[in-house]
This record gives sequence, structure tokens and C-alpha cells, in this order.
Amino acid sequence: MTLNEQQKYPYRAPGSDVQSLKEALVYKLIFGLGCPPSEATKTNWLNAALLAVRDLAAERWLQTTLHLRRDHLRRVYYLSMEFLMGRALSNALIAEDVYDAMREALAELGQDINEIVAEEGDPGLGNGGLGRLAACFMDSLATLRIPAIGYGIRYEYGMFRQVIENGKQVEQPDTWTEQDIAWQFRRPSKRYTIRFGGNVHYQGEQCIWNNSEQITALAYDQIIPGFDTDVSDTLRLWWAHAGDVFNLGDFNKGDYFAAIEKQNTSENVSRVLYPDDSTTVGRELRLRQEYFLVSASVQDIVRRHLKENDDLTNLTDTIAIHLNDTHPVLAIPELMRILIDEYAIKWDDAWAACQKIFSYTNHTLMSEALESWPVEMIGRILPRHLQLIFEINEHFLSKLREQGMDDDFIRRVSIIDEEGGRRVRMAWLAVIGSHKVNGVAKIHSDLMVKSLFADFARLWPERFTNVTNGVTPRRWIALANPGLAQVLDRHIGKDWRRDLEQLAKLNPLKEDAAFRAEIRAVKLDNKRRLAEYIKDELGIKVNPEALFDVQIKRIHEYKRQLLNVLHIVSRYNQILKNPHGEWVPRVFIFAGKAASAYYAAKKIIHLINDVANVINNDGRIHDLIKVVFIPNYGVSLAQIIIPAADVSEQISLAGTEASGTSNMKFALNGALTVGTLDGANVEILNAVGEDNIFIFGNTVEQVEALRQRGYSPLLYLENDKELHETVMQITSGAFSPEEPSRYHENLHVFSDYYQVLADFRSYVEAQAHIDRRYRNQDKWVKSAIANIANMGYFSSDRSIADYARDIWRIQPLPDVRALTGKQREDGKPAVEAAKPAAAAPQKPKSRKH
Ligand code: 26V
Repeated sequence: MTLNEQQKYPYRAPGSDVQSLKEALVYKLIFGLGCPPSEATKTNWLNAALLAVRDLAAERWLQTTLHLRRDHLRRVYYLSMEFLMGRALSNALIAEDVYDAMREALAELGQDINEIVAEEGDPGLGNGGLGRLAACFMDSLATLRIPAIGYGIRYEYGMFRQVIENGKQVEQPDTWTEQDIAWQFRRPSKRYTIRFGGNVHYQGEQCIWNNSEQITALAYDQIIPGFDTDVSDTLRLWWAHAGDVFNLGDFNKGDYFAAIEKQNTSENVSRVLYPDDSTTVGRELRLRQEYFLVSASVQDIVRRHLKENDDLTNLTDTIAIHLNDTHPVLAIPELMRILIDEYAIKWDDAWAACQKIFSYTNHTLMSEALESWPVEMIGRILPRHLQLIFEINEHFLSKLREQGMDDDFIRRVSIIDEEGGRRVRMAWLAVIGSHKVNGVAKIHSDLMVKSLFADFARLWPERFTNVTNGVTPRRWIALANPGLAQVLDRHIGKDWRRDLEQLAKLNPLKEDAAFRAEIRAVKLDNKRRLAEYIKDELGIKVNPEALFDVQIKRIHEYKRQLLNVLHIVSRYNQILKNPHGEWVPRVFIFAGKAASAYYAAKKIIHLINDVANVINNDGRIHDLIKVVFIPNYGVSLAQIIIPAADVSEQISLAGTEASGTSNMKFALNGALTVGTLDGANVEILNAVGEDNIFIFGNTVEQVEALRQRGYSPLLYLENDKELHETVMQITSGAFSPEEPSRYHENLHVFSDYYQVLADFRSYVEAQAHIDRRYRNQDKWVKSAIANIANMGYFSSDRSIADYARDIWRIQPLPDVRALTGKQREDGKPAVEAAKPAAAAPQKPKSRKH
């Protein structure tokens, strides 16, 4: 808190030593939760610990806000439909540097910190990579002292809980809010009205939107404590509340039930996360959710600006809004609406401001995942926004016509797709309304400008850029792999936590046998931890000395879990034929959820479990293969599995995985990748060197050439006996004797859109190479160390520094501790200073001022 504040409102700062934490825990139990310590449950202790550590973080959080308010500094706003934050307590304890003190405090009160930490549920407010990336980015923003607010939705039901029954995925509701985790602050005063439907008309120049439906967005705030810094950022999640609807219409007419029903329908907006990461959902509720997020956030951003500034003239100096994929792209017409309809700003000025404010990340090139909404639907739900989108399009297209562009080009770049029954192409709107558009790995960004956005890249080449994804070392090493963290601390010091390039210092240690033994011991320990989890959860015994081969991610045809299964089955066949061969014992580990309506993906889960069932129970192979499918994949499970992996499966068809981020987490934890030249694998190959990674399969160009020629999967079956045998076994029911036709049509061998069969042989060869390397443990561990040592680039701190400098033009906050003489341990600046914000554009005038 500032000195002024402290003098005006005296308070005692919370202490972070063991004794203070102990007192805080008991105090929180009694006075915060109304619970006698002798009767406290694990959840009570968890909440007491959360409240205690939240106090530590809150002071710095408020200080950051006051600082920003005083100095009118620029902020970045990260809009995302998904945030996969993982557990809060352990992360906050690490950020506040009180993990050990809290362990002791809890122990003195008779509690085991591991049990308390594990008690916390994992809020599953996302589908996969995109949501977890947003969470890593929030951690890095705060750690790099960049003033930021993440905006998302507080879904009542997050990603479903996956259970496996008779080998099949069954979805159960995720009721995470019931645990009532004491980490978020409810902000009843931060509420905005969100409007839907109705019609628009003009009064003179002024456009009036008479809407038919209203709903209130309420804020829940979560502190994002930066690691070892005095800055904290905020994650603000919106919750739909019908509140005001109650006072209207039906209720006044005395129709109580109709009013309640309406309340339920309105509140549906934040009820459930859409569990699909691949297909466009033409569902109205999803569109409403997107607008709900966007409207509440943009209103909040403008309100905050006006609280700290006299008018809107300097809006482009104080805000940068980032669109995490196209899901929040309605923020562009929403800001236009507010500037034009509420503040009477002229079109050209409003549009110039928008283009300076917005930037957009594309996370997928797969056409089926690109959002487009029927014109009719947007017109019905958001009539004013549809008008604005048409007008944006008209301004854009008329300029192109003036430049002499032909009709075909105009048709291709128009925001409105006239062919598919008139739809609004959200990615087009994002590109046209942003000053920067980035892909998430080099190969993806290159493909983006060559394919999806080729026309736009011709118009504005400077608009397109790449920022390769990254992951936070705080969660993915310090928290997930404490054993490795200790080894690193001993050999290269502690600074890798916020300067991951420090890992390069490990390179010479590859040659040190004692160091290799330490790394091996850590891995074995992590494998034992995972083996225990597997035993507890599935009752399957696996050997920690075996090679752990891991594929964990959403189940999707393009990620090709099927290729992995084909290899397992063919290996099984080879072992049966040659039981005395030099086989490396392997445990194949899978985890991941399939979208509930994605039939083929659910079939793949069933197949993995069927294959596991047959192989695990076949005594003839003497445990040379074990297959396990661990249910309910999420952030916390990833934290247990990744540190235990020897091999990381990154086997998507080249050109389909935009980046991948688990590939980074695995390599950082010393697993060797078997992968295609896809996404960030390409950059990982460059970083770790070709001797330390197993690359296989067709390249993007070869995949494309095969498609052009007319891909024929049958050819591969005819020419590869082993493959033929494997495929026939599966399709004829060898793994599903109780229902032999189960996989008849499922393998898609007649279309094989993702070219599994084309890459099979080269994959099997890569796997044989892995066996040979694993038998030479010294060489294997050297490769593992080479992976850890050369992954420094893949820190999300580097990604965020790139965004801050090249896209958002935002500076880190000055280090107050440094200013007050309280130097950081290493005396270094937090990040290289970003370039100052460019001069403000022509400034829009506010009607209010
Ligand atoms: C699309 C949809 C469509 C409507 C229903 C809900 C929904 C949810 C998500 C998506 C987009 C998925 C895009 C995505 O997650 N891409 C992943 O982004 C990661 C972070 O950049 C990247 O590492 C992965 O390669 C990429 O697949």
C-alpha cells in the first residue's frame, strides 16, 4: 500500500513466517469460516490456507492498482473465452515464496500440505491448449510486471468430468463452484447490463438500440500474483445474473413462474463451457456467451479509463485489447458502438482507435474450427452490431474497389461469406479490425499468411507476425517437478524461475556422470509417483523402470492417437512372434477428453481401452507392454504425468497442430519427443538438436502433395504386411470379441483424412530408434539433459515479452522495491524495457467532455 494510504487507514501487514501463518490459519478458520479448528475438514483447512495466502497477495494487488491509477499507465486487456488456471493454492504459495513456511505451519497444526493442496478442485474453464496458454500468459504478465487484466467467463459448469465405464467415456457435470473456493473476490458493485435482441432506429444522426432482453454481468476477481515481484494482475470472470429481469414484465404481471423461467434462461449465458475445440457450433447460446464476455469487458475497460482520465481522447494510449482467437471478436463492433452511439465519436476516428487498440491471435488453421455466424442470427440477437459489421465491411470493400481490386478478390475478403448461406466470418473481422495478427509457432504463422490469410497478407504484410507460444516454468517445473527444481537450484542457482535461458548452463553438465545420475534419480522418483497414482486410480501395476511413453491431450483425429494405437498393436504382434527379442519394456500412457458429440474421438478412447484390456491381460508378453488410459485429464493431472514421461508423443499430421504446448512442458522436464515437423516441434528440433529428438513422417509439403495427387490409404495397406495385419485385427474385432463389428467403419482406412497410414512405417522406425537409444541409458540421459538445457526459449515470459514489445507496445511497471532501495536478489531489471508507446493518433472527441 502507498505510504499515504497506510497513514490514513492504519492496518497491520500480514506476516509470512511460520508463526504468523499458523496464527493466520487459525484466525481464518474461526473468524473467516466460522469453524472450530478441532472440527475443521480438509476443505476448511484448504480455504483457511487460501485466505491466509490471499492476504499476502492482496496488499501488492491493491498497490498495483493504486499505482496504475495514479500514473495513468497503459494496460493490456486479454480477452479469452477460456482460462485453465489449475489449482490456486500451490501456485500462490510459490509466488509468495511461503511454500515451506506454510508446510511447517500446517504440520504444526497437524495437517499435511500435500493433502490440503490436493483437496482443491481444478476449475476446468477451458477445453485445452488455448485455455492453458491464457493461464500461462497471466502468470507471465504479472511476473514481468506488465499491468494486465484477463477477462473471461465464470462458467458454472466447466469442462465435464470424464469417467470411463466399460472402456467408454462417460461425461459427468463438473460442479466446481460447489467447493466454494476462497480465492476469488466477488465484486457485487462491478456490474454491467448486457442487452440482446430488439431493433434499431435513428433519431437524427443518433442510432437507438431498443433491446428486448437484458441481463446483468457480475464480476469475480482473482489475484494473479507475479512470481517474486511486487506486482499482481487480475483475472476478472463474469457471471450472468438475471437480477433486473425479475423486476420487469412477467413478474409485474404476476406471472411468477414465467419470471423464474426467464431468469433461468437468461442465466444460462454463463452456465456451461462449450466442450468442443474443433467444430463450429451454430448454437445461439455460444454467440450470446461471446457477446456477454465482450460487452461486460469493454464496458468495464471504458469505465476504468474514464475513472482515471478526463475523457476518451487518450484512449489508445491507455488500452491495448488482445483477442485470444476469434471468440471475443465482437469486442470490435462493441467498442465501435460505445464510441459512436454513446460518445458521439465520428466513424473514422472510432475506427482508427479500434485498429490501434485491438490485436488478434489465430490458434488454428483447420477450416472446421473457424467461426462464422449466420447473418440472420447476429441480426436477431445483436441487430446494432450487425449494422456496424456491415458498415465496417462496406468501408473496407469500397476502399479496395477504389484501388481497382477485382470482384473475385472482393468476394474472398468480404467479411460476409455470400456462399455459405450468408455468414459473418469472424476471423476476417478480427484481421480487418486489428493492427497485429499473430500465429503461435513459426510454421503456423508462415502457413497462416500463405493459406488462410493470403489475401489479407497481400494487402497488409506488416500486420502479420509470429509469437511462438511458451509455458510458465513456475507451474511446469517448480510446482510440477520439485525434484528437478532442487537439482537445478543446486547446480545453476535459482534464477531459472524467471530467466529460463539460465538452463543453458546445464549443457556442459551432460558429461558429468554424477549429474546424470541425479537427473535419472529424479525421473525415476517421478515415475514412481505416477505408478502409484495409476495403481490407486486404475488398479493397474506398472513398472517404474519401464519406458514411459505418453500422449496426453484432447482426443482428436488430427492429433492421431490412432497412429499411437497402431504402433502398440503392431509391437504386440512382433513381441508375440519374437518373444525373446531385445524388447524395451514400455508403459503407454494416454489421457484426454473427447468432445461429447465427437463420435470418432469417443471411439478412439474405447479402442485404447479395448487394446489395453487385451494386452495388459496377455501373460505371453510378460509385461513388456502395458497400456493405461488415465481418466479425467486436466491441469493437475498433467502436473503428475509430464514429469514422469520418458517419451513425449507429438504426432499430429504436419500442418494441423498450430503449436502445441505440452510438447514444450515435456521437453522442459526431460522427456524426448517423437514428433512430426508440425507446430512448435519444428522449433524444439532446432533448439535441442536432431540427435535429441525423434522426427518422423511427411512434411507439410509432402502431405499437401499427397492430397493433390489423390491420397490412397489402400496403397499403404497393400505394401506393408505388418500394417495390414494390425488394421485387420482391429477392424475384425480381435480387441472387441464381445462386439466384433465395433471398429468396422471406425478406422477410416478408406478415407484416412489425417494420413495415419502414410506415416505408419516411418513412425514405427522412429519407435525402434527410441528403443535402441533407451537401452543406452547414458546416452538417453544426455539427450534428456540436452532437452532441459535448451528449452529456455519456450518460457511464456519470452512469449509475453515479445507481445509486449511488438504487439501491445507496453512497458513493465517500474520496480517499486528497487526504487525504494529494496533491491532484487540479483540486481537485474525485470525485463528489457519495451519500446515506449507510439505517439497517439488523431484523438476521438468525447461527447461528455
Ligand atoms: C473452438 C471452439 C469452437 C466453438 C466451440 C468451442 C470452441 C473452443 C475452442 C476453439 C478453438 C480451439 C483452438 C485451439 O485450442 N487451438 C490450440 O491453441 C493452442 C495454443 O495456441 C495451440 O498450442 C494448439 O496447437 C492449438 O490446437
